[in-house]
Amino acid sequence: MSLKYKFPENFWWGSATSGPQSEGRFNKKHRSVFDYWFDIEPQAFFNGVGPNVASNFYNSYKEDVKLIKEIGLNSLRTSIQWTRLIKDFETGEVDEDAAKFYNNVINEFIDQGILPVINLHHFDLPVELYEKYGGWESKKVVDLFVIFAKKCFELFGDRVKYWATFNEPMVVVEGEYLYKFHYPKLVDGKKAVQVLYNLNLASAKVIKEFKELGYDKNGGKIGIILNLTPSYPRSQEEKDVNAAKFVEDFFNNSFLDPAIKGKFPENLVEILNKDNVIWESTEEEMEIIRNNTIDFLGVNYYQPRRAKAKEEKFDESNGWMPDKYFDNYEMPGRRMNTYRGWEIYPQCMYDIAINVRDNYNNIPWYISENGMGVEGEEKYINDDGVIEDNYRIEFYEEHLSYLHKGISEGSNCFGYHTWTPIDCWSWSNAYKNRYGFIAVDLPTQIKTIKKSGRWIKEVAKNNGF
Ligand code: BGP
Repeated sequence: MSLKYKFPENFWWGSATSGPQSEGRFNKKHRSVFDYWFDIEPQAFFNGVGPNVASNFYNSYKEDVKLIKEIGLNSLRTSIQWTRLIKDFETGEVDEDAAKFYNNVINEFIDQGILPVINLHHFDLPVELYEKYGGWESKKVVDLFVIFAKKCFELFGDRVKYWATFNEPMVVVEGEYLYKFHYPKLVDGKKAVQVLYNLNLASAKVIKEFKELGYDKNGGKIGIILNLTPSYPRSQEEKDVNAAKFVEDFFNNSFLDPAIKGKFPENLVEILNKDNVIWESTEEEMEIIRNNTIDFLGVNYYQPRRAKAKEEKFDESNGWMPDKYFDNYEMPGRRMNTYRGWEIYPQCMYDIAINVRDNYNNIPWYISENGMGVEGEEKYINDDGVIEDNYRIEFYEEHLSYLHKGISEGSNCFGYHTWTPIDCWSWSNAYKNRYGFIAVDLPTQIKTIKKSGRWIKEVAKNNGF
């Protein structure tokens, strides 16, 4: 068969979800910040739908994994919920039911020939640790996270070979400490900077533990999943270029550089120092960050960022914010996913590939999320009861064509995961926008393969399209 886009051998064709977005709260003994937020403010969630049932994966994982197998995926990412696995956060005592559940899930993946990629943190901090210590503001929590990670390695490291320390740590910084879209919805630039540092430290400490325990010696790999939003200036004028450079450093490179190069971007450190908001750190911690970089990178890509120079001087009377250095720029004529309010710009896939190739040692990396959330997909159901999501297929093909160009120019990309295999719960957007290859009818929890599910099966089988 002659294909226009052929991908490298053993390419990962897969998809990603997370524990809190798929499992439901069944039999969970602790609350994450999201569980808690829903309990106290259900109206903050689309149609008042919280994480209680989600897509029922806790009860239907066997059938779900079978469906995922049916659409031909060879790899799949999910996350282990700290609030499910651990009974006592201080000692790391494990909840036996939870250990059994995750063992069953991982075994099911493997039995079905699907490579498990396991992430340790997907925005789901135990709320108790926020109340007691201030969550990621505290280095105590960093150390408790290492205890949790160690338990995960001990319990599942014999079978799981690909681990991620965090999913989109920058979203924790933005959602919880800058732009109020995740509980506790603070606006505090100084705390945000400390959290940013602590999350980097936590990732490095977990990697250190992984290596000290020898999981890297039997084929284990550990990485991080970052949401990279390449930043483009409004114009080539110096002031716009500088604004975009700051955005790139603050929102992308503040995790990318430590993860791969073991150090923070110098320009950013200089600005944070000058503004007196630099994080508290010790030389010993910096050394841990320096010496414990990732084996592979996961990139979640949805949208670019566009920046311009500030039009008005930033009012600092309410404290420091990164927004001191840029304004967001809405490019006229940009193509939008109006359901989600995100720009569609597939060319970024190529730019990311080249950035990793040229500026990040061409480290092995994969697209760990890419997807299109659409509201009201029922209107695309055909006579056979199948959602004809042609827009999604087109979206994926366009993005893949740019990724392919990057790979053919030497970028070391080994896979493509979409968001998400089965429609799942999307934080405060709940079930508004659907992303899956497989639809969920919420009242009945009946799951049906969409047209894109048949499409990905062919792509995976042919290793291209
Ligand atoms: C990513 C997250 C996912 C998922 C996805 C879709 O940022 O890692 O958890 O939710 O975005 O975005 P949303 O659910 O906000 O529509």
